Amino acid sequence: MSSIAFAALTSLSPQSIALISAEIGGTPDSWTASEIGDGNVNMIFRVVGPRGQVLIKQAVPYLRCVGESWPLSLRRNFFEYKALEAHAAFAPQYLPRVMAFDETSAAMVMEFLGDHIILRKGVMRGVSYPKFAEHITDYMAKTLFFTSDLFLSAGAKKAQMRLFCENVDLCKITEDLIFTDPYRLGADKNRWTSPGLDAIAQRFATDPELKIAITELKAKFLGSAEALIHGDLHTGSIMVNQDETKVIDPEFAFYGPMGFDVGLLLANFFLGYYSQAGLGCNPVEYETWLLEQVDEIWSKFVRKFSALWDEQLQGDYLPARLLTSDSRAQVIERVRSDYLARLFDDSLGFAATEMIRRILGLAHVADMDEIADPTARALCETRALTAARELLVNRDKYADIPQVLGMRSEFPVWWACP
Ligand code: SR1
Ligand code: MG
Repeated sequence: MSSIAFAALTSLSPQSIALISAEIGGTPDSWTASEIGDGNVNMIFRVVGPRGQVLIKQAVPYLRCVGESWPLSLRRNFFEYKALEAHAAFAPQYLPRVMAFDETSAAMVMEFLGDHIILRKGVMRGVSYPKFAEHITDYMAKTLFFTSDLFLSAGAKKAQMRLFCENVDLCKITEDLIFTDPYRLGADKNRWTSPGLDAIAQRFATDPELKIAITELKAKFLGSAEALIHGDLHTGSIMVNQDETKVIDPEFAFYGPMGFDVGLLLANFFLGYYSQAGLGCNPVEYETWLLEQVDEIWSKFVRKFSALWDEQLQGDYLPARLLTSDSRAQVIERVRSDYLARLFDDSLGFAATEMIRRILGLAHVADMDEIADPTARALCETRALTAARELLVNRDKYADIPQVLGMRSEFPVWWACP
């Protein structure tokens, strides 16, 4: 066992050790533990005992992918635990089972999802998941609706907001890495495919239309406390197999705009799509499957979210006492359709910000980074950036996903590709 895995195990409280023992059998001296994480933020240990295995997710007092020069609150695991707990009240089948939260060691003991893989890895290998869109839209519709003013009383929602307001460090990462750094050249942690994207990075840093658009979206991220969002819902935060979908890693959870979750998910399907030509290992039909997912995710989400308005609307957003029987249906219908139109606009905008920051910012995605040939990679990334800029600046011109998908072939060549 490595010294770091040994340190993680020995840091756990006797109660956590007892819970693990009940789950996997034996005692710590009979267990093997290894660090298996490749994420940006935390340490992940797999602990194997005579009767099974568990996963331990432990925070270190800094950002894993940067090191001790970027200190980070250990409380992030507390917020992740609380978000899993809150979301499990409405969508437990899409979440990992949590056995213990060990506050003193900033560790969480969880189900080891050995039969699932990270969705991003599946996408890079060209694997289709026929149930995914159904599952993830069920998860998003329920977690967003039931934690919002559409369902909760203002008091109950404010109590939740108060708790998650303290997730300041993780929100600050997003505020800087998504909404600021990709649009300025002085951010020392930015990186991009060079020299292929040098000119584009320069343009993004000096483009007033982009700066105006990104400021509008940042204002929503800072001020639109609509629902308890996952906060980092990319394809690396989702584990899948042919039958199940599990959403992991909500350490960025806070009360924020619903479109941030929807948009990040859509963005990562777009990034998967734009990377396919460069990865060059999957059949061309797979690109079609990825774009179909974008369409299905939005349309299924709208259907499920709308159904919840019909069945569960009871929060302070639209109180029943405001409505009269003669116009009730008309008012609800209009308010809902305006709400969804605004949510669509937000989702497109946030999708664009995610695509841009994954190419020009600090934290990239393997879909693009693993394109070995730098010229091919720069070309794939240029296409993604071109689409993202169009979406970010002109998102109000798009009313539905088919229009967005049509835009791919129609947008003007904004700069010469390398
Ligand atoms: C510095 S942390 C970089 C990124 O990793 C996480 O998964 C979030 O996406 C964050 O922005
Ligand atoms: Mg994560």
